[in-house]
Amino acid sequence: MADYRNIVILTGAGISAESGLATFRGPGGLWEGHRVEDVCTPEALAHDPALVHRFYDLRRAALAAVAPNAAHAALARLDAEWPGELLIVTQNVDDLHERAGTGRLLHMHGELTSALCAACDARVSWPGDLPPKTPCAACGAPALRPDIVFFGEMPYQMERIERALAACDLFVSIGTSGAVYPAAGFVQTARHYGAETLELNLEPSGGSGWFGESRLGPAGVLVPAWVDEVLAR
Ligand code: BV8
Repeated sequence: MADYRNIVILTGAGISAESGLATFRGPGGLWEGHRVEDVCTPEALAHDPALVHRFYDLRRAALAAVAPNAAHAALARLDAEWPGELLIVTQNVDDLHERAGTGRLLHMHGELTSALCAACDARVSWPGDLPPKTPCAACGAPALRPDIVFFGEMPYQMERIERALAACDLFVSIGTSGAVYPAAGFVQTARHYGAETLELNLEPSGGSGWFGESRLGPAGVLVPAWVDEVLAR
């Protein structure tokens, strides 16, 4: 293990699986019989807003029934104790990283507990159901939508992510299938800038071949062990 200073961590649905939230491409990965790709698009929102809003209402409501697991807790410990730079980039829209206490975090695909105004881009915390045509408090337009990055939309804070990838000396990917871009390409960017790369996943992902090291197993076991290793340096 080299002497790391700056770490970037990418997390996906696999880190929340042991909390009871279904992943997208695993068993039970369908939502009400819908593939995410079919309801997570601007076209689906325009065509059937009630379906898309309900899809996200159900997932937002499910948050109350789940809690962070040992993997989220371990990353929160790393965030609290790591003296160098650290950025946790999550593809997940659940709030489990925050509830575990992680601060150095960004949601590149949005958040279930936030609503976005399609008219004025205002964001507002939204813990409950969000019916279509809910008025925006900032501009009054009946245009609040789930604050979710749909397929075909630009993920959030990409410049900040790219700067962090260029500056990091360790990139760790946890619980993601490597099926969705640009997140699936982050390992290649990190390698290009000379970072070491580690994958912690239940099974080999689409991008396993790009990682310097791959450890297979549940995040609830692998992540606390890895955090102990890094903090013991
Ligand atoms: C963009 C929203 C460009 C919230 C998500 C054709 C047409 C249009 C676009 C494209 C196209 N071809 C390619 C694209 C690009 C597209 C894409 O990549 N498509 C794929 C399907 C081919 N990407 C986009 O559209 C992105 N935007 O490219 O914009 C652009 C440029 C300029 C201007 C404007 C636009 C936007 C992508 C974001 C889509 N939104 N989520 C939500 O509903 O959740 S994606 C969604 O799926 C998640 O956020 C996440 O990113 C992805 C799911 O992936 P994972 O998290 O990895 O989950 P998965 O189930 O797949 O895997 C779980 C893994 O965990 C598995 O490996 C499993 O083994 C492991 N695991 C399970 N249990 C455990 C475990 N590991 C450890 N422990 C366990 N216990």
